[in-house]
Amino acid sequence: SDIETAKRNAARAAVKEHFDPSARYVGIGSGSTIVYVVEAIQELDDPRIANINFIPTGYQSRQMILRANLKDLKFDSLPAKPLIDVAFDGADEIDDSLNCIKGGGACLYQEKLVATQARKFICVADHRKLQPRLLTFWKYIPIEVEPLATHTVMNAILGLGATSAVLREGHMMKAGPIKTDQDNFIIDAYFQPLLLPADVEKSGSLHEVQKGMEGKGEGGVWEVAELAREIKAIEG
Ligand code: DER
Repeated sequence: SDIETAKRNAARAAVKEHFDPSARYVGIGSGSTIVYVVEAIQELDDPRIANINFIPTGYQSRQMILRANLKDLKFDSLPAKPLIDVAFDGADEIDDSLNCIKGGGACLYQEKLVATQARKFICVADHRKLQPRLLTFWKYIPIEVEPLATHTVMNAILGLGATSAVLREGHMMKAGPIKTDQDNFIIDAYFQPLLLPADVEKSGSLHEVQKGMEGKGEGGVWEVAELAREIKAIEG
């Protein structure tokens, strides 16, 4: 399909531009686009690749690395220094400032771990993902939560004005909530499309914008960085 072709082209371009066969540590993300990144690395057919440690971001990522006969290294086996040379990963949506929504594949915890320890984070995505403001194409923000804290976090998210907060279920694939690779739950938090700094500047302040939206049943309106800070505070 043209989406799969777009994913493959993005992956090949990312590997061509940012993959160095003499690297020592390379992070491999999760999802369907990253499959083409591993494929493009294999296609290089460069003997130096055998010496690279590939750091997975979950079970799917590790299976991909092993199936490609690449060397995998668990995140907690990384020496304190040096950092991961480059981490390749997908995203659910990206804005012009490269803010990303991640977690569609419920792998966001290890993806974030690897990304924080990488010198360079390369987000590989087809054209659908790049949007002027987040929550346009992708409709919710995945949040990983300890099962015990589910209702507390759900209430806190709704307190931020989310239009809804849904515990991610397995549906046909599994009765009841899905578990992440860390044995946690995922809450999918739905918000209105996020504001851009320009929206806030025009209205004077985020508070003015929110006041303006109150009572319109629009749910919470947030600027990206503000909402990220609020969610980080909830995640603790
Ligand atoms: O969970 C994530 O953030 C993944 O990177 C994922 O959502 C991207 O998935 P895709 O490449 O299949 O769109």
